Amino acid sequence: MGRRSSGVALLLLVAFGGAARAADLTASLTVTGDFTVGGTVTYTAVVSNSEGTQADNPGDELTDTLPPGVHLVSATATSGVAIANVASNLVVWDGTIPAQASVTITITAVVDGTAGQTVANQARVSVDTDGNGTNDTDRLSDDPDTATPNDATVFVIVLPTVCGDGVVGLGEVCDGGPLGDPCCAADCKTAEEDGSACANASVCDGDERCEAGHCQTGTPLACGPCEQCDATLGCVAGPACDEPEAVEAVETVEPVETVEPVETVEPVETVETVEPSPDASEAEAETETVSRGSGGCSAGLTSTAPLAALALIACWRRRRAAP
Ligand SMILES: [Ca+2]
Ligand SMILES: [Ca+2]
Ligand SMILES: [Ca+2]
Ligand SMILES: [Ca+2]
Repeated sequence: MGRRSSGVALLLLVAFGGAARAADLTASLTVTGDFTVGGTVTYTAVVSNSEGTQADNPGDELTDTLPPGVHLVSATATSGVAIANVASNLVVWDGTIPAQASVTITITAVVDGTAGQTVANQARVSVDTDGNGTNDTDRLSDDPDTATPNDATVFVIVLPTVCGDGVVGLGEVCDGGPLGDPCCAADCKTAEEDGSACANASVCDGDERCEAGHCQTGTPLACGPCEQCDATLGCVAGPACDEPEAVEAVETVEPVETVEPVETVEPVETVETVEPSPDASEAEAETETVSRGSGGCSAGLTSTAPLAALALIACWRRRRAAP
């Protein structure tokens, strides 16, 4: 080749990129299935190559050690070789991924943890970023359902689903409980549309409508004071309207007068005995003297006894008045 030919080859090499591009792998990892104890879950890892071919280099191009809570059952792949190491709960994949191509690895596992347990799984891919035949870079898988890049794929183990237990479990659309619900199918798989009419055999509690698989009562009927609600007829006259009860007159209770406290009576002082006056005795004696006079009223009269004079006058008056 002459110098001209060498120059053309160099231009072509520069124009078309020269050496083959190296690979650039990313992996997404999702999980579906029955997250109850004993349920089966399926992990789907999609390894995409956005650059040049990823060769099947020494070592595994993908590894995934399943976390506690799930037990590995099997692994398959759309290309290459997937191996399920059940004893160690480890999945490995080896193979070539052409440029701008992808491979899907499907992993099946059984939930063997307990309800409430969080199970976080993340696979790792190994990439030959410089195309030298040796994988030199590991990249963690990403849960495509979250905004966080390169995060683990997580689920929480739940209690087994039972239709009729009143709890909307995995795979259920609604659950009407042990007695069922007119808005929820007997198998808990379908629910009546929200807002559709439902009936609970009583018009008293208003206009019932389905809401989230449950028949919800409306606004209760407001019956009048003399009415009662009949489950079929609604508000009807109540017995209180036919036989109004007589209202008994309430007796007025007179207020009790306040009793004034009794005044304390002071003890009466002892009245001293009045001794008869000696003068009175003398007057009496003189009166006796007058009355014992010999047929007249002058005998015994003394000048020093005024009372005797009065007695004498009284004597005269009696004599004159006597018949
Ligand atoms: Ca390999
Ligand atoms: Ca390399
Ligand atoms: Ca993510
Ligand atoms: Ca249920």
